[in-house]
Amino acid sequence: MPEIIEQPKETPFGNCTTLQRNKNPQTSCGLYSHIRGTNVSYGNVSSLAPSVKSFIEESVALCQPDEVHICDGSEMENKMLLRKMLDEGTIFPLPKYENCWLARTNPADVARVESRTLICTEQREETIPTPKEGVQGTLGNWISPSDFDRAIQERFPGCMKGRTMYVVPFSMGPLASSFSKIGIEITDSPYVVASMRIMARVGTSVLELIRKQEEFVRALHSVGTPSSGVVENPSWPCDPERTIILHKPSENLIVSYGSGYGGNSLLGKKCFALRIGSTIAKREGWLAEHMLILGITKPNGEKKYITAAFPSACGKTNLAMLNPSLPGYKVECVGDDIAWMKFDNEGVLRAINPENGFFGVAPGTSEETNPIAMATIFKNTIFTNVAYTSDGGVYWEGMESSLAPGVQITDWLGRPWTKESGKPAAHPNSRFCTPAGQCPIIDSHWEDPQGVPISAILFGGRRPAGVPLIYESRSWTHGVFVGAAMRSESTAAAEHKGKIIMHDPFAMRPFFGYNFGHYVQHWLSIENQGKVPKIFHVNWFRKSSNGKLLWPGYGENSRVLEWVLRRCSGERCYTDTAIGRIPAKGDLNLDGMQQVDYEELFSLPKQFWLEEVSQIRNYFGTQIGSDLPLEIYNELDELQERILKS
Ligand code: GTP
Ligand code: SPV
Ligand code: MN
Repeated sequence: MPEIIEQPKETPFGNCTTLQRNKNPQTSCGLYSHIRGTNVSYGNVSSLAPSVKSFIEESVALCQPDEVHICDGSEMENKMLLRKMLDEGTIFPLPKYENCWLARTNPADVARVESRTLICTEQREETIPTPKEGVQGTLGNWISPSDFDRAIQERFPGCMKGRTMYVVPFSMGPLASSFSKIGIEITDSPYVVASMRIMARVGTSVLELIRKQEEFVRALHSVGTPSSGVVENPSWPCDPERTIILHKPSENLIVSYGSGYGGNSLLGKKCFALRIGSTIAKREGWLAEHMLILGITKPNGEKKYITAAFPSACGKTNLAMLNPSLPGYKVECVGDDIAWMKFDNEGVLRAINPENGFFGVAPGTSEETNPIAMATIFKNTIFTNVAYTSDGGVYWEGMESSLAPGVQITDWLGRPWTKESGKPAAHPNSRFCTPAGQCPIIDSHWEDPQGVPISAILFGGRRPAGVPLIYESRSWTHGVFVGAAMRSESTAAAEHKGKIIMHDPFAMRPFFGYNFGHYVQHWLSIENQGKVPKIFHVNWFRKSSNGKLLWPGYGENSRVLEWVLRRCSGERCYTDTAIGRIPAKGDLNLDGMQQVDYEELFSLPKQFWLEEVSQIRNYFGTQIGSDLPLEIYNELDELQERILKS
């Protein structure tokens, strides 16, 4: 380790430790302090596995940073990163809370960019199904190996000039688990490093693991520099015009340029745990999914685990931290965004959360909707693009009741804001990045290397019309069809404009690492590996004809989970319908609720469902064609017949 001199220093936001780096560092063995002539300002190069060293060397040669920093995951290092971000104006302190920070991005860099997210394989068909002629494919973007190389050569050479290159060793999943996978992210963004420290297990112990196994996912990231050479907003450098997020599954390689935001830059999350992860999972016979994992305990003490796949900004974090309105029930959180699932030797499907933190949607999070999140996020958290209050705190849409009287609000763009401004104070995709271990209801098994046993899988989305609160699939194959047929209203999590109902199969449309038709085949084959969970579809977002939500959601969703549990223990508390099993009136516990229009909440308008079937048929036929397994077309035909007969 280079020698580090620690000096306490008084700062405008309290007492902070400054780390003065040794200009001429000696590593502990005194062997190596440069990589390709570039100064290693922090970290121990001599102890790196050869594969790691060559990844760094290649990246240095390409990106030409001023110096290299190999992250050890220590607290000292974190302080150093915070100091740098404060100096550069990337973050502001939030003195109202403990160790909390606010980052404001360039307003052109606020969400995932799906149109610039590509997967590289030799053959196009490996990555995406072949759409019908003249139809634009919507199930991912393919790039050829030569275009992949060109895209890198057009952007990366010299892109880190004047910057520090950080090397972040991270593990997706607890270090001791056989589920877990390791990665190295190389980035020029201290914000990314600080966020990765929260979202993944980062540090020296990961480098030690690599020395033993030599296998890791390589992830290269740069916020980039616009081709004009002018960085308009130095506190948040980025290059929106040339942003690109590339994946090469055959080499376990991720290359991301131009954006510092969320899934574009925290490469362990969507790029690794879902896109590369799903390709590894296919190969190795398991599932990498966009799912929360929760544990639910009944009043009699019986506990089950459930996973749920909802599209981005459709309620995973909220359900994962549910505060049940039903007396005697307890929900505990294992994860809020990603599940890796595989069968154990007894044929039980088990899941881990590969992440270490929550990168959650801020707007809508409040004492009323998600008190557990509110009890989690006000220490050790990086907020991005939320509004700021004059008492040193944060604010977003939904937090009205927590506002101290008389405070002034500054919006996410740094402008004075009042309710009359007519624009949201926080960006709709503003987020908190907070350690999962801080969640007061984190499950005691959340880091269990064996994972937790899964009893039920929920699919769901934002469906303002036609789709009931819950229905149960008739079989595993029917359940896979339900996942494949998922649709949901678009949200601010990506660049889509307006509220249109989009197809979002398995809530994975932006995250498939390979051809969706093959993905469905893989899901079907899972049934042969062990005892599969029951599959359900939920919709918290149905509206009445006058535009009002028919279901209060949030804590009241525990009533729906109770029904799921009863179905999992084989209780005959259902009635058959054309689309699947629903709770008959009286089967769903509504005790103590304000009036609920049960008939409307569960109505299945025949015209709506015929139209839905026709939309799905058109989608399957034009987007996936013969790549979609026949079983799924059969399920669609049978659904149509049942609706016609109903
Ligand atoms: P990603 O992190 O983007 O994957 O999103 P997510 O699926 O975790 O979504 P999240 O739980 O953060 O919810 C997003 C928005 O949906 C928030 O504004 C919530 O307030 C709202 N929401 C969540 N659950 C419910 C619910 O049960 N009913 C209603 N009406 N809104 C909900
Ligand atoms: C999502 O969009 O599904 C997220 C946020 O969880 S991001 O990390 O930006 O992908
Ligand atoms: Mn997500």
